[in-house]
Amino acid sequence: LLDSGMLFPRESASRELKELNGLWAFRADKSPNRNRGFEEAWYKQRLAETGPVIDMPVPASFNDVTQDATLRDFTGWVWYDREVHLPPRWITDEGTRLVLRVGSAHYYSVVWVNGEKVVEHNGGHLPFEAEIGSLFRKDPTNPCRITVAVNNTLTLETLPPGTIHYIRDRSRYPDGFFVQGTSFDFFNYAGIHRSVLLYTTPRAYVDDVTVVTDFVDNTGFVKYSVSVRGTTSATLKVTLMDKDGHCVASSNGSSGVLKVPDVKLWWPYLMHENPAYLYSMEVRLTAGGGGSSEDVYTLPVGIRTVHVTTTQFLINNKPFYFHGVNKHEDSDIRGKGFDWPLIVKDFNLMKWMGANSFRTSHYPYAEEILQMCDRHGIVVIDECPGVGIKDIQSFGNASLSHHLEVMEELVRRDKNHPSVVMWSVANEPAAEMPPAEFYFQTLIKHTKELDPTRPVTYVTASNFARDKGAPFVDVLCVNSYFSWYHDPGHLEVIQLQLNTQFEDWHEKYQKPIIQSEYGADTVPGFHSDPPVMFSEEYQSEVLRNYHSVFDQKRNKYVIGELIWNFADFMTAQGVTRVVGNKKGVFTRQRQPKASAFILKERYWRLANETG
Ligand code: GCB
Repeated sequence: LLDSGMLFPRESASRELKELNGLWAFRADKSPNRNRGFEEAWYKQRLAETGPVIDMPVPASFNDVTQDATLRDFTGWVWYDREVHLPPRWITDEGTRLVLRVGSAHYYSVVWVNGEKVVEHNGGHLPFEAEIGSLFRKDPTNPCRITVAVNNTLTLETLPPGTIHYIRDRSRYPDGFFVQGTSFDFFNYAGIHRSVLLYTTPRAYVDDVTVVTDFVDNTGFVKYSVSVRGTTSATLKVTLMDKDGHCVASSNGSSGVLKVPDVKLWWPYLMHENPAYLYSMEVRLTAGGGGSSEDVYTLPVGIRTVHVTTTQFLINNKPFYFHGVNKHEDSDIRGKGFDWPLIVKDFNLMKWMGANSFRTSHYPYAEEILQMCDRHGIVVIDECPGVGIKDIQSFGNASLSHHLEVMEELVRRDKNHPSVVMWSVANEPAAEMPPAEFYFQTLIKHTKELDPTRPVTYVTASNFARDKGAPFVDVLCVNSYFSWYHDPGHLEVIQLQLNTQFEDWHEKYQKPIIQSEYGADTVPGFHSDPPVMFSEEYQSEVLRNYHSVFDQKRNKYVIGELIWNFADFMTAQGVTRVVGNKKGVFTRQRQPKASAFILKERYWRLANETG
């Protein structure tokens, strides 16, 4: 198990932070073995001194910002560096701890500070950090040069998995030709995707906080535990404040239960007139000894419960119906790079259409997005990057142990978000293969041990009778594309097939079901009546047919519907993808197709009926 916390960096009376976003120097290592950077130790000096560099924005994917086709489709190591000036007090004050944090970089990262390696990280969607203060104590005049090498190569042991195919046919392919194969349907954008920052804490600091919430009648309960580092004699004071800053409960000690009278629960928006209520939990650590120091960390806390029955998903004991979307972190130019204007636009669009929930298909999204969900009352199914597990080898031990570790990192990062109501451990794996049974049993058990308070699912497109993971999930999430990948053009089969799908799964498992994907590719502006595939009318008809079955099942055991997809998004090039996947109800530029208006009408109607 992971041995330290990964709290979101926040400023406080005891903590400072400095974002290192902006332009970095950049070079892709295009040497034949992609290894020149390591052979020549590019991290030992400024990157610009080891060869030509270009400007690269951070955060952003590197793929779409230049006119260089070889960079767009590059596989291998890319190198970033920049220098930063540290406030002298961060270096000279023995009582300060200095941490370098990368929000995410895809996929494998190595980080050096002034030529010394400080951290490596395996995985493209979760944060990592390193304590770097000691590097400067010897010579406080040192500038701070940060070098990051990132490799986007996917193998059968990465998540998502991929395979490198070398083609050595010299009469048909140029020397050194290889392709990165993947079994997932989005572009393998890469680079430093989220903020890089430096932050400080005192030497004795709050390393992690975990809260679990409950309520009985009017009383809320916040069970908390705090882990502390850097001292053996600390006193803790934990104070829960309401929105107006009034203390509603407090406690001492590293764990305990805060009792909240007249509790204001965290509700999804549309379900309550005062949704998304957040308390603030201030953790104040005083380290003993002569020169006592204080660390203060404040965590937003939403008090709510989640339960699953054989037919319902309950939030605060009331049935919740997911009417929402599947998303991607994806946009023009930035690729998967974090971008506030895009995030705020997406939230405005989700609220415009009355979406009450989304799934983080197919990897963990930026923490800032989950914080927005907490504040706006949007419910999240938090999915790990377990997408495209199709090859029998990616069910092997090495893959499984990496997958377990990724779940540990994900739960560690996201456990305190009230908006996160369920974990998804995978999307459309080859769940009918024999090793899938042990794999998913182990993975789901581990996830439940990490977090016994949230249901766990994985998203399937397998046959109900042969799916080996379904017995272990709490909620069945089923994807289907009737009249698209099957019976293309035959809208008339949808209702019958969807009805059968629901009845089959429900009869076998007696578990609630979410239609976790359905949809149709649509080129905006293509029109046809009668509807044909790729026209706006066809997408609209697919939706209407699905919706009529949802309406028949929704008060029985179908507990949600998530459209595929919120917006068009980029994919690898292939004959079925015309500049990306076009199943968005919005274009990639976030303009509505006809289907967006159908969903808008429906979601607001559902909101009025069910919340
Ligand atoms: C799926 C996948 C999703 C694809 C979608 C499609 O089942 O889960 O990643 O993008 O279908 O459009 O084919």
